[in-house]
Amino acid sequence: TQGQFITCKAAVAWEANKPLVIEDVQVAPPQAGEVRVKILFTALCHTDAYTWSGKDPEGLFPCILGHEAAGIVESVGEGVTEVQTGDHVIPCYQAECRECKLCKSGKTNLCGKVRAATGVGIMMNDRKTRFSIKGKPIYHFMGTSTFSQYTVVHDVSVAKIDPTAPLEKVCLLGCGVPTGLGAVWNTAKVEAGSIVAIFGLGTIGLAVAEGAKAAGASRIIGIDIDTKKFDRAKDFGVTEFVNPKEHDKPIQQLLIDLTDGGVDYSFECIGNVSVMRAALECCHKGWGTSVIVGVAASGQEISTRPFQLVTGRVWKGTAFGGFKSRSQVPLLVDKYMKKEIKIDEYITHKLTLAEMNEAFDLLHEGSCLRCVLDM
Ligand code: NAD
Ligand code: AHE
Ligand code: ZN
Repeated sequence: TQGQFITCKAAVAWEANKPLVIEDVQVAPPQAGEVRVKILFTALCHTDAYTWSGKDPEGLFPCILGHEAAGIVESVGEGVTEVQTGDHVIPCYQAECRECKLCKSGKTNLCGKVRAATGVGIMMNDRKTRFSIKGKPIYHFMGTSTFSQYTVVHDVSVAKIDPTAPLEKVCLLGCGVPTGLGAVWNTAKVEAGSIVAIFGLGTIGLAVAEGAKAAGASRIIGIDIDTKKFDRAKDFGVTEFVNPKEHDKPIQQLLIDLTDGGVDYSFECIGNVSVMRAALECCHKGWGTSVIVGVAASGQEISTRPFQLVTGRVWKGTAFGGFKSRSQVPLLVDKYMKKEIKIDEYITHKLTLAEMNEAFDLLHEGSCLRCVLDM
């Protein structure tokens, strides 16, 4: 199939909020600096649902969503040296070129090389898409588009991993689990003995709990409006629970009272701007740091009294947990293989590509963390 178009199945989002349709899609061969990957397993993340809902200012339709996956390189374009046919890989929505101003800064995991193209659903080389249906172009999403049996990604957006790692598990290292762990380890740099508050106990919040436990946090307070989340969260390291609905006091005041003045670190893992404010304001005066992980809809803005920052609280955000994707995703795979991080425990459902719409429905069910689709 090298150099040829491949026809395969993909879930196409034709319009915002309309059920995805399993279509026969033509996938063009990879051009210079591109890699065509056979996707074997993909999970769904709430960011896929967010873009599908039409609230993502970068959302374009029709497109092929999906960004948490694993697969095998089918073929590579001209000049691609770091991966070859047969390599096991995880597509990385956050690229790492190691050459751009951002990569070279040593201050961020964000990469500037292909971001302008991935934000508008095309490939850098010819500013076109590699997906089409009967000649009609279908946009890419986040530079990954993993809801397809074959996808084309930039070579800077693919991490080569241990070929013995189970792809049906390590696909989760494409987004959710690293985001939570890295928010703690790379962005906040939580120290042993810290008091941590986590707003939202989905996959991201639970991975934050796992990371905080590993960092030696003394108290890990989980906050969720769904009490059903609490039991499971204990296994990930949450030591105390608060359901804001069961209290009259504003949640920030309640947490300040519970912690002798506020928490050392808080993490917003929901995407709700009023919770982001509470997460900042429950931080301890002088040093408390709040990390925004949740993605808020187009048009939403955060606010607080500047006095909160004047008096030493710090407001930060994180993308992919601050991990450098191509360099560090393989190391996370190795950590999983050594049983140093969890993955299996986040997988609550398994379906197939044909059941994509059921998988989207599951995202809104409290019982579901990650649903992995066998392609
Ligand atoms: P999720 O829906 O599984 O979890 C969110 C949790 O928040 C749920 O348990 C829900 O009950 C709870 N919740 C909702 N409203 C609440 C409120 N007002 N107060 C307290 N709890 C509330 O989602 P997820 O997959 O864990 O993702 C969380 C967020 O992280 C999403 O916005 C997603 O888009 C974002 N995300 C960001 C990055 C990044 O790199 N920054 C990466 C992945 C996901
Ligand atoms: N297009 C969206 C951006 C959403 C967003 O912030 N995405 C996160 C990853 S979420 C993964 O589930 C991110 O990494 N952002 C940094 C980047 O380069 O996109 C919007 O709202 O505009
Ligand atoms: Zn995601």
